[in-house]
Amino acid sequence: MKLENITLHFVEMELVSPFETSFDREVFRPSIIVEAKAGGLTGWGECVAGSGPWYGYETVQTAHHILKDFLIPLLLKTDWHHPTELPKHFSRVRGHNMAKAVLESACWDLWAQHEGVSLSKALGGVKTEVESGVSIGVQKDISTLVDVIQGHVEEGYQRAKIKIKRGWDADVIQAVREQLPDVSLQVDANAAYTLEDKPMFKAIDQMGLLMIEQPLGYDDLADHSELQAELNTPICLDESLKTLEDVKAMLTLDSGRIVNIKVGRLGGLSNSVKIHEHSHPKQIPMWCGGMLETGIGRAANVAIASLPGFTLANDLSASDRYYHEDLIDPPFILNPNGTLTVPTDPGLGVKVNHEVLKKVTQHVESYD
Ligand code: OSB
Ligand code: MG
Repeated sequence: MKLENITLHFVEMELVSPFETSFDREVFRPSIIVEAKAGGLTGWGECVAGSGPWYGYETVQTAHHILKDFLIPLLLKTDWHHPTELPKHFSRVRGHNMAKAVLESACWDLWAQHEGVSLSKALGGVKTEVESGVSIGVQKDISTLVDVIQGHVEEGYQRAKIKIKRGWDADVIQAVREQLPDVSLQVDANAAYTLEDKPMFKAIDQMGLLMIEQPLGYDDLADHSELQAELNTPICLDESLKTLEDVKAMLTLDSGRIVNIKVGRLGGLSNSVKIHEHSHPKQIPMWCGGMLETGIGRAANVAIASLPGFTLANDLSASDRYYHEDLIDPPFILNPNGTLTVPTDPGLGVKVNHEVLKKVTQHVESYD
Protein backbone atom coordinates (compact mmCIF):
# COMPACT_ATOMS: atom_id res chain seq x y z
CA MET A 1 0.00 0.00 0.00
CA LYS A 2 1.30 3.46 -0.90
CA LEU A 3 -0.37 6.65 0.28
CA GLU A 4 -1.46 9.07 -2.44
CA ASN A 5 -2.27 12.08 -0.30
CA ILE A 6 -1.98 13.17 3.31
CA THR A 7 -3.99 16.15 4.59
CA LEU A 8 -3.37 17.75 7.97
CA HIS A 9 -6.31 19.53 9.60
CA PHE A 10 -5.15 21.85 12.41
CA VAL A 11 -8.09 22.06 14.80
CA GLU A 12 -8.91 23.61 18.14
CA MET A 13 -11.74 22.20 20.24
CA GLU A 14 -13.30 23.80 23.32
CA LEU A 15 -13.61 21.42 26.27
CA VAL A 16 -17.00 21.07 28.01
CA SER A 17 -15.20 22.05 31.23
CA PRO A 18 -11.60 23.17 31.84
CA PHE A 19 -9.22 20.29 32.63
CA GLU A 20 -6.68 21.04 35.37
CA THR A 21 -3.74 18.77 36.15
CA SER A 22 -0.51 19.24 38.10
CA PHE A 23 1.05 20.69 34.94
CA ASP A 24 -1.62 22.72 33.10
CA ARG A 25 -5.16 24.04 32.96
CA GLU A 26 -6.67 23.39 29.53
CA VAL A 27 -9.75 25.12 28.14
CA PHE A 28 -9.13 24.62 24.41
CA ARG A 29 -7.42 21.55 23.06
CA PRO A 30 -5.48 21.89 19.81
CA SER A 31 -4.79 18.88 17.62
CA ILE A 32 -3.73 17.76 14.18
CA ILE A 33 -6.23 15.48 12.45
CA VAL A 34 -4.61 13.39 9.71
CA GLU A 35 -6.58 12.30 6.64
CA ALA A 36 -4.68 9.76 4.51
CA LYS A 37 -5.81 8.52 1.09
CA ALA A 38 -4.93 5.35 -0.83
CA GLY A 39 -6.79 3.25 -3.41
CA GLY A 40 -10.07 5.13 -3.03
CA LEU A 41 -10.06 4.71 0.78
CA THR A 42 -9.58 7.34 3.50
CA GLY A 43 -7.90 6.69 6.85
CA TRP A 44 -8.00 9.03 9.85
CA GLY A 45 -5.77 9.69 12.83
CA GLU A 46 -5.55 12.22 15.67
CA CYS A 47 -2.33 13.63 17.09
CA VAL A 48 -2.32 13.91 20.89
CA ALA A 49 0.62 16.32 21.23
CA GLY A 50 -0.52 19.30 23.31
CA SER A 51 -0.24 23.07 23.21
CA GLY A 52 2.92 23.03 25.35
CA PRO A 53 5.61 20.50 26.33
CA TRP A 54 4.04 19.78 29.73
CA TYR A 55 2.96 16.13 29.62
CA GLY A 56 5.83 15.15 27.33
CA TYR A 57 8.23 17.14 25.17
CA GLU A 58 6.07 17.02 22.03
CA THR A 59 3.78 19.89 21.08
CA VAL A 60 1.48 20.51 18.12
CA GLN A 61 4.33 22.46 16.54
CA THR A 62 7.06 19.85 17.05
CA ALA A 63 4.65 17.22 15.67
CA HIS A 64 3.94 19.46 12.68
CA HIS A 65 7.67 19.86 11.99
CA ILE A 66 8.43 16.13 12.32
CA LEU A 67 5.40 15.20 10.19
CA LYS A 68 5.96 17.60 7.30
CA ASP A 69 9.75 17.53 7.13
CA PHE A 70 10.44 13.85 7.86
CA LEU A 71 7.62 11.36 8.38
CA ILE A 72 5.22 12.40 5.60
CA PRO A 73 7.90 12.54 2.84
CA LEU A 74 9.16 9.16 4.04
CA LEU A 75 5.70 7.56 4.15
CA LEU A 76 4.67 8.96 0.73
CA LYS A 77 7.54 7.09 -0.92
CA THR A 78 7.20 3.88 1.10
CA ASP A 79 5.34 0.88 -0.29
CA TRP A 80 4.20 -1.07 2.78
CA HIS A 81 2.23 -4.27 3.14
CA HIS A 82 1.18 -4.24 6.77
CA PRO A 83 1.04 -1.34 9.28
CA THR A 84 3.24 -3.30 11.73
CA GLU A 85 6.10 -2.50 9.31
CA LEU A 86 5.76 1.24 9.87
CA PRO A 87 7.67 1.61 13.18
CA LYS A 88 10.74 0.20 11.40
CA HIS A 89 10.37 2.71 8.55
CA PHE A 90 10.01 5.55 11.08
CA SER A 91 12.88 4.37 13.29
CA ARG A 92 15.48 6.72 11.79
CA VAL A 93 13.52 9.50 13.49
CA ARG A 94 14.36 9.24 17.20
CA GLY A 95 11.50 9.77 19.62
CA HIS A 96 8.58 11.98 18.51
CA ASN A 97 6.21 9.12 19.24
CA MET A 98 3.03 11.21 19.02
CA ALA A 99 3.93 12.36 15.50
CA LYS A 100 4.67 8.77 14.47
CA ALA A 101 1.51 7.42 16.10
CA VAL A 102 -0.91 9.68 14.25
CA LEU A 103 0.37 8.67 10.81
CA GLU A 104 0.50 5.02 11.77
CA SER A 105 -3.09 5.15 13.11
CA ALA A 106 -4.36 6.56 9.81
CA CYS A 107 -2.54 3.70 8.04
CA TRP A 108 -4.08 1.10 10.37
CA ASP A 109 -7.52 2.57 9.61
CA LEU A 110 -6.82 2.35 5.86
CA TRP A 111 -5.43 -1.17 6.07
CA ALA A 112 -8.32 -2.52 8.17
CA GLN A 113 -10.81 -0.95 5.73
CA HIS A 114 -8.91 -2.54 2.84
CA GLU A 115 -9.16 -5.93 4.59
CA GLY A 116 -12.84 -5.31 5.38
CA VAL A 117 -12.36 -5.77 9.14
CA SER A 118 -12.80 -3.51 12.15
CA LEU A 119 -9.64 -1.98 13.60
CA SER A 120 -10.39 -3.92 16.78
CA LYS A 121 -10.30 -7.23 14.86
CA ALA A 122 -7.20 -6.17 12.93
CA LEU A 123 -5.35 -5.54 16.20
CA GLY A 124 -6.45 -8.80 17.83
CA GLY A 125 -9.31 -7.36 19.88
CA VAL A 126 -11.82 -9.72 21.48
CA LYS A 127 -14.14 -7.45 23.49
CA THR A 128 -17.38 -6.02 22.14
CA GLU A 129 -17.49 -3.33 24.88
CA VAL A 130 -14.71 -1.60 26.82
CA GLU A 131 -14.97 -0.47 30.44
CA SER A 132 -15.26 3.26 30.97
CA GLY A 133 -13.70 5.29 33.72
CA VAL A 134 -13.54 9.05 34.04
CA SER A 135 -10.54 11.30 34.69
CA ILE A 136 -11.37 14.31 36.87
CA GLY A 137 -9.21 17.41 36.95
CA VAL A 138 -8.38 19.52 40.00
CA GLN A 139 -11.57 21.29 41.21
CA LYS A 140 -12.10 24.53 43.13
CA ASP A 141 -12.91 22.75 46.39
CA ILE A 142 -13.62 19.32 47.85
CA SER A 143 -17.40 19.57 47.81
CA THR A 144 -17.32 20.39 44.08
CA LEU A 145 -15.07 17.37 43.50
CA VAL A 146 -17.41 15.08 45.46
CA ASP A 147 -20.39 16.37 43.43
CA VAL A 148 -18.54 15.85 40.14
CA ILE A 149 -17.56 12.28 41.06
CA GLN A 150 -21.08 11.52 42.31
CA GLY A 151 -22.54 12.83 39.04
CA HIS A 152 -20.25 10.60 36.95
CA VAL A 153 -21.02 7.56 39.10
CA GLU A 154 -24.73 8.19 38.54
CA GLU A 155 -24.09 8.39 34.78
CA GLY A 156 -22.63 4.89 35.05
CA TYR A 157 -18.84 5.33 34.98
CA GLN A 158 -17.09 2.36 36.57
CA ARG A 159 -14.32 4.26 38.34
CA ALA A 160 -13.09 7.78 38.96
CA LYS A 161 -9.51 8.98 38.60
CA ILE A 162 -8.66 12.08 40.60
CA LYS A 163 -5.82 14.32 39.50
CA ILE A 164 -3.59 15.24 42.44
CA LYS A 165 -0.91 17.88 42.92
CA ARG A 166 0.83 19.47 45.91
CA GLY A 167 -1.87 20.99 48.11
CA TRP A 168 -4.60 18.86 46.49
CA ASP A 169 -3.81 15.33 47.62
CA ALA A 170 -4.12 13.28 50.84
CA ASP A 171 -6.73 15.49 52.57
CA VAL A 172 -8.82 15.62 49.42
CA ILE A 173 -8.68 11.85 48.86
CA GLN A 174 -9.49 11.25 52.52
CA ALA A 175 -12.58 13.48 52.29
CA VAL A 176 -13.74 11.82 49.06
CA ARG A 177 -13.27 8.39 50.64
CA GLU A 178 -15.37 9.38 53.65
CA GLN A 179 -18.20 10.78 51.55
CA LEU A 180 -18.14 8.19 48.75
CA PRO A 181 -16.87 5.02 50.43
CA ASP A 182 -17.93 2.61 47.67
CA VAL A 183 -16.59 4.41 44.61
CA SER A 184 -13.72 2.76 42.76
CA LEU A 185 -10.95 5.39 42.93
CA GLN A 186 -7.45 5.96 41.60
CA VAL A 187 -5.21 9.02 41.54
CA ASP A 188 -2.88 10.54 38.92
CA ALA A 189 -0.04 12.88 39.94
CA ASN A 190 1.36 13.49 36.45
CA ALA A 191 4.90 13.40 37.87
CA ALA A 192 4.32 16.16 40.45
CA TYR A 193 6.21 14.61 43.39
CA THR A 194 9.63 13.39 44.55
CA LEU A 195 10.79 10.79 47.08
CA GLU A 196 10.62 13.54 49.71
CA ASP A 197 6.84 13.16 49.49
CA LYS A 198 6.91 9.56 50.75
CA PRO A 199 4.83 10.47 53.85
CA MET A 200 1.98 11.71 51.62
CA PHE A 201 2.11 8.48 49.56
CA LYS A 202 2.16 6.39 52.76
CA ALA A 203 -0.99 8.25 53.86
CA ILE A 204 -2.89 7.62 50.63
CA ASP A 205 -1.62 4.03 50.62
CA GLN A 206 -4.23 3.44 53.35
CA MET A 207 -7.14 4.80 51.32
CA GLY A 208 -8.09 1.78 49.22
CA LEU A 209 -6.97 3.21 45.88
CA LEU A 210 -6.82 0.98 42.79
CA MET A 211 -3.50 2.54 41.84
CA ILE A 212 -1.31 5.63 42.03
CA GLU A 213 -0.49 6.84 38.53
CA GLN A 214 2.90 8.42 37.73
CA PRO A 215 3.71 9.82 41.18
CA LEU A 216 7.36 10.74 40.43
CA GLY A 217 9.55 12.14 37.61
CA TYR A 218 8.22 11.89 34.04
CA ASP A 219 11.26 9.91 32.89
CA ASP A 220 12.04 8.07 36.11
CA LEU A 221 12.09 4.35 36.88
CA ALA A 222 14.59 4.06 39.78
CA ASP A 223 12.82 6.31 42.29
CA HIS A 224 9.48 4.71 41.43
CA SER A 225 11.07 1.34 42.30
CA GLU A 226 12.10 2.70 45.71
CA LEU A 227 8.60 4.09 46.32
CA GLN A 228 6.79 0.95 45.11
CA ALA A 229 8.79 -1.14 47.61
CA GLU A 230 7.21 0.85 50.44
CA LEU A 231 3.61 0.86 49.19
CA ASN A 232 0.90 -1.78 48.98
CA THR A 233 -1.04 0.22 46.40
CA PRO A 234 0.25 -0.57 42.91
CA ILE A 235 2.01 2.21 41.03
CA CYS A 236 0.87 2.61 37.41
CA LEU A 237 3.33 4.27 35.06
CA ASP A 238 2.14 6.64 32.35
CA GLU A 239 4.72 9.30 31.36
CA SER A 240 7.73 7.05 32.17
CA LEU A 241 6.77 4.39 29.59
CA LYS A 242 7.62 5.38 26.01
CA THR A 243 8.90 2.07 24.65
CA LEU A 244 8.70 -1.69 25.16
CA GLU A 245 12.18 -1.43 26.71
CA ASP A 246 10.80 0.96 29.35
CA VAL A 247 8.06 -1.57 30.17
CA LYS A 248 10.69 -4.33 30.50
CA ALA A 249 12.79 -2.11 32.78
CA MET A 250 9.71 -1.27 34.87
CA LEU A 251 9.06 -4.99 35.39
CA THR A 252 12.70 -5.78 36.19
CA LEU A 253 12.97 -2.93 38.70
CA ASP A 254 9.42 -3.30 40.04
CA SER A 255 8.95 0.43 39.41
CA GLY A 256 5.26 -0.13 38.86
CA ARG A 257 2.81 -3.00 38.57
CA ILE A 258 0.25 -1.65 36.11
CA VAL A 259 0.74 -0.39 32.54
CA ASN A 260 -1.14 2.60 31.14
CA ILE A 261 -1.20 2.12 27.35
CA LYS A 262 -1.39 5.40 25.46
CA VAL A 263 -1.05 4.94 21.74
CA GLY A 264 0.46 8.38 21.14
CA ARG A 265 3.06 8.18 23.90
CA LEU A 266 4.10 4.69 22.71
CA GLY A 267 4.50 5.69 19.05
CA GLY A 268 1.48 3.90 17.67
CA LEU A 269 -0.85 0.93 17.65
CA SER A 270 1.84 -1.57 16.50
CA ASN A 271 4.04 -0.77 19.51
CA SER A 272 1.00 -0.88 21.79
CA VAL A 273 0.14 -4.37 20.52
CA LYS A 274 3.76 -5.45 21.14
CA ILE A 275 3.63 -4.20 24.73
CA HIS A 276 0.34 -6.03 25.19
CA GLU A 277 1.95 -9.22 23.81
CA HIS A 278 4.80 -8.84 26.29
CA SER A 279 2.75 -7.93 29.36
CA HIS A 280 -0.45 -9.97 29.04
CA PRO A 281 1.19 -13.43 29.47
CA LYS A 282 2.87 -12.04 32.61
CA GLN A 283 -0.57 -11.01 33.91
CA ILE A 284 0.41 -7.36 34.18
CA PRO A 285 -2.86 -5.42 34.36
CA MET A 286 -3.31 -2.92 31.54
CA TRP A 287 -5.74 -0.15 30.70
CA CYS A 288 -5.97 2.47 28.00
CA GLY A 289 -5.16 6.05 28.94
CA GLY A 290 -6.59 9.08 27.17
CA MET A 291 -5.43 12.52 26.07
CA LEU A 292 -8.85 14.19 25.80
CA GLU A 293 -9.18 12.93 22.25
CA THR A 294 -12.06 13.65 19.90
CA GLY A 295 -13.99 10.67 18.58
CA ILE A 296 -11.30 10.01 15.94
CA GLY A 297 -8.55 9.31 18.48
CA ARG A 298 -11.07 7.73 20.84
CA ALA A 299 -12.08 5.16 18.19
CA ALA A 300 -8.45 4.00 17.91
CA ASN A 301 -8.20 3.87 21.72
CA VAL A 302 -11.41 1.85 21.99
CA ALA A 303 -10.02 -0.59 19.41
CA ILE A 304 -6.76 -1.17 21.33
CA ALA A 305 -8.67 -1.43 24.63
CA SER A 306 -10.65 -4.35 23.15
CA LEU A 307 -7.56 -6.58 23.43
CA PRO A 308 -7.84 -9.24 26.16
CA GLY A 309 -5.15 -7.85 28.49
CA PHE A 310 -7.06 -4.60 29.15
CA THR A 311 -8.44 -5.80 32.45
CA LEU A 312 -8.96 -2.46 34.21
CA ALA A 313 -11.35 0.42 33.48
CA ASN A 314 -9.97 2.78 30.82
CA ASP A 315 -9.82 6.58 30.53
CA LEU A 316 -12.31 6.23 27.68
CA SER A 317 -15.35 8.32 28.48
CA ALA A 318 -18.29 9.25 26.28
CA SER A 319 -17.87 12.09 23.75
CA ASP A 320 -20.11 14.45 25.77
CA ARG A 321 -17.71 14.35 28.71
CA TYR A 322 -15.12 16.17 26.58
CA TYR A 323 -16.81 18.19 23.79
CA HIS A 324 -20.24 19.64 23.02
CA GLU A 325 -19.93 18.47 19.42
CA ASP A 326 -17.63 15.60 18.49
CA LEU A 327 -15.77 15.20 15.18
CA ILE A 328 -17.63 11.93 14.62
CA ASP A 329 -21.30 11.22 14.09
CA PRO A 330 -22.79 9.47 16.00
CA PRO A 331 -20.62 10.27 19.05
CA PHE A 332 -19.51 7.67 21.59
CA ILE A 333 -22.19 7.26 24.26
CA LEU A 334 -21.94 5.55 27.65
CA ASN A 335 -23.88 2.28 27.85
CA PRO A 336 -25.97 1.84 31.03
CA ASN A 337 -23.45 -0.77 32.25
CA GLY A 338 -20.61 1.78 32.09
CA THR A 339 -18.99 0.71 28.84
CA LEU A 340 -18.41 2.06 25.31
CA THR A 341 -19.35 -0.20 22.42
CA VAL A 342 -16.45 -1.27 20.17
CA PRO A 343 -17.29 -0.26 16.57
CA THR A 344 -17.64 -3.18 14.16
CA ASP A 345 -17.62 -1.43 10.77
CA PRO A 346 -14.35 -1.71 8.78
CA GLY A 347 -11.43 0.39 10.02
CA LEU A 348 -12.04 2.85 12.87
CA GLY A 349 -15.74 2.21 12.26
CA VAL A 350 -16.83 5.80 12.93
CA LYS A 351 -17.99 8.51 10.50
CA VAL A 352 -16.19 11.84 10.48
CA ASN A 353 -18.57 14.79 10.73
CA HIS A 354 -17.09 17.06 8.02
CA GLU A 355 -19.29 20.00 9.02
CA VAL A 356 -17.98 20.06 12.59
CA LEU A 357 -14.43 19.36 11.39
CA LYS A 358 -14.61 22.38 9.11
CA LYS A 359 -15.98 24.57 11.88
CA VAL A 360 -13.09 23.82 14.26
CA THR A 361 -10.33 23.79 11.62
CA GLN A 362 -7.94 26.74 11.65
CA HIS A 363 -5.88 25.70 8.68
CA VAL A 364 -5.24 22.77 6.34
CA GLU A 365 -2.10 21.45 4.61
CA SER A 366 -2.03 18.84 1.90
CA TYR A 367 0.91 16.63 0.78
CA ASP A 368 1.21 14.24 -2.15
O1 OSB B 1 -2.13 11.77 32.55
O2 OSB B 1 -3.72 10.58 31.86
C1 OSB B 1 -3.13 11.65 31.86
C2 OSB B 1 -5.07 14.20 29.75
C3 OSB B 1 -4.05 14.92 29.18
C4 OSB B 1 -2.75 14.59 29.51
C5 OSB B 1 -2.48 13.55 30.42
C6 OSB B 1 -3.52 12.82 30.97
C7 OSB B 1 -4.84 13.17 30.66
C8 OSB B 1 -6.01 12.51 31.23
C9 OSB B 1 -7.27 12.52 30.39
O3 OSB B 1 -6.05 12.06 32.36
C10 OSB B 1 -7.95 11.21 30.33
C11 OSB B 1 -9.03 11.19 29.27
O4 OSB B 1 -8.75 11.47 28.08
O5 OSB B 1 -10.16 10.88 29.63
MG1 MG C 1 -1.70 9.93 33.49
